[in-house]
Amino acid sequence: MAMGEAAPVMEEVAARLEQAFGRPDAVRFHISPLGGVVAELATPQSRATVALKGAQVLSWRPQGRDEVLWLSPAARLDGPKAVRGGIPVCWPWFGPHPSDASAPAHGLVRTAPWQIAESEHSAGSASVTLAFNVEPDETAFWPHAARVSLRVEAGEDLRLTLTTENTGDAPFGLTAALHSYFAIGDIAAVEITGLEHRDFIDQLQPGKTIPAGQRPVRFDRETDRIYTSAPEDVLIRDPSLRRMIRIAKSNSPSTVVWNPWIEKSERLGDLGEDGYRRMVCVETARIGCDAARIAPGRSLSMETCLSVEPLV
Ligand code: TA6
Repeated sequence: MAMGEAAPVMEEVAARLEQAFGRPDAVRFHISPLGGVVAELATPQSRATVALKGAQVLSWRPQGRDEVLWLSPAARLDGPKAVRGGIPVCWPWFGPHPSDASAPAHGLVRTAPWQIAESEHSAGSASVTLAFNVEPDETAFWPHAARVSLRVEAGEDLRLTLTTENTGDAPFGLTAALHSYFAIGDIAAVEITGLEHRDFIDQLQPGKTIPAGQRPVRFDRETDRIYTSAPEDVLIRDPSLRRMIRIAKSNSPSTVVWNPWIEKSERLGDLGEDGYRRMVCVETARIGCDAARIAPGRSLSMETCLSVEPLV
């Protein structure tokens, strides 16, 4: 954009994207009531909404089923704050910056304006790929050159592929997460299976590793666990909504399980009345001892695939 040229207004952006990447009845671009440009993916099996801000999936609704993702009642796309809910992209670091407390939590790209790189449509699936380029002199927090892209494909399942390419001339370390917020009926009745045989780091007792408990994860307090060397699929069993949400993944050795419970959700202030009861995060990640190191010219992808099944 040339000096002095006004930034294109949202309507123009949506119209340009619709012309360049729209696919009739499958991939559409419009302005969300939340105040930003979004891509709508529509197939006979499911529909999804993806914001350009942060390349954040905001919604995934399988045909004939309830919404799968939880979204804060305070979510806005037109403000400076990250949207709480959906699937935030934590990249190129997870949690607090490794060395600079002034850096934003969960990386650089959650509130950044990503670009649309591609859209595809085939029988039963629709996808959009968003991309963001980082130049080394753009920020002191992460002085590397990289391209990060997120492919979001809606169909029978919801499949996200996060790809990092080292476009610089030196290797860099990377931690990342697809920080998925799932909609549930009641946190007190939910259990998470698939992590029974894994030790975990309890973020509420920094530095403490808790040995595997052999039982599903259940919730009766603030829960913030990092499972490393945990490549398994995870199931959220939700008796209230009579469904199971499967979180399958590849090339993601870490899983994070988080519910803020009462006090933390009051401190956060954007979960709404009793919001903590209706959400749980199960995050597809690569963090801690599972961090990646990417050589110049190389790429690394991590994928999560969400599906909904009747509760058995
Ligand atoms: O993934 C769990 C976590 O790291 C929690 O510790 C909590 O901070 C949560 O992410 C939400 O982080 P945010 O920066 O989105 O408020």
